[in-house]
Amino acid sequence: MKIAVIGDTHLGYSRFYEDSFTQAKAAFEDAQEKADLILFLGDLYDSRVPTLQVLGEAITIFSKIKKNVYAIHGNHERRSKGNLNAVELLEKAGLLTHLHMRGEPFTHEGEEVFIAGMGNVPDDLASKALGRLKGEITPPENAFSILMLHQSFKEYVYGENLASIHDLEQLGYTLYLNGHIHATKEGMEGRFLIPGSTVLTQLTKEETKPKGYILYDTKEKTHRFVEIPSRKFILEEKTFEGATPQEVSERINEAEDALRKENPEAIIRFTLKGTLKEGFRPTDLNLPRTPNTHIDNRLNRVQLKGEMEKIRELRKNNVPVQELSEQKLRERLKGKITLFDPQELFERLLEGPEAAREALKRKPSKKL
Ligand SMILES: [Mn+2]
Repeated sequence: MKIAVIGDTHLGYSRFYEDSFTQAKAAFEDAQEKADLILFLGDLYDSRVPTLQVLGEAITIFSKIKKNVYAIHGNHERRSKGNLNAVELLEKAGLLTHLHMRGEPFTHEGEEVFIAGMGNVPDDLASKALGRLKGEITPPENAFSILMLHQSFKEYVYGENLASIHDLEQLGYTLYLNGHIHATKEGMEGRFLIPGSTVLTQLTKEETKPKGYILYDTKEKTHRFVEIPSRKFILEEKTFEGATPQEVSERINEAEDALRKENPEAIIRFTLKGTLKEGFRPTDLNLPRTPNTHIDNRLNRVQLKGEMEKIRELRKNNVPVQELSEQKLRERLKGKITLFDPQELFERLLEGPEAAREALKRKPSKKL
């Protein structure tokens, strides 16, 4: 059986809004041609509560897919228990099957595979959730079995107390698929695969590689990366020594013109390093910016110690601020009795004061 594995489409991502739809569509349509089954690894949308416009685009994409789709939710869709998330919404519309802490067999031309999924859980609760999954689902020994995840692993993401991909071995699946990481990765000799995102999100060096999805062959136990048409991303570093703002502008404009000749549509990011001539400040630079040209001005930058460095490190590794705040909230409320479900209240507050007020009115905390 040929299985297409797609992840992190981030529909509605504001920075590259149109790309998020065209590139997701390209991945799903190509996958439908080449695969017998499509698996989606979470972060379908960029927002926890997508706009009607974005939901409409998602419905348009999925209603054209005639192959079976199994999906999990990512951290961008995760909501507290009892609240419908935006991936489940598509399941209600009959467009896909949402697998969270459950599994089911899928048969194609006499070949049976077993697919299980665990949607994203906060990283500090991941090992507990995986333990629960192990207790609840046992993959059949005589069939090819797949576990879909959307988590951080210490092999790819910096963070305290993260699980290792090798901890997964004890769960007993043939193949492990993971979303969340936006670059293509492979571990455990091809038994742990990450397709990466279909849209550019971080403008990092890793994202200069092509975007696409993974096509897995269960008979051969092999896979390949299928590239999709996606906007090219060019990252260039320019170093200066005692330059005037005028000199910097000229060099950047020249470099941009040269690159634009070959790549008119590309997203270009220049990282400026080094020093300016004495008496000038980085803010003296007046570089024309277009939506597709990004300037990362690091001229005259003094390395800051402590908090700043930590924040930058966390940003670089894509630990969302929301996730950190939720983690802090859980730590502070541990063992305490509250009149409300703190997780739900937090989510509702993000939606606005009206939603939060509703949540407080509706139900008292289960802890009472
Ligand atoms: Mn993501």
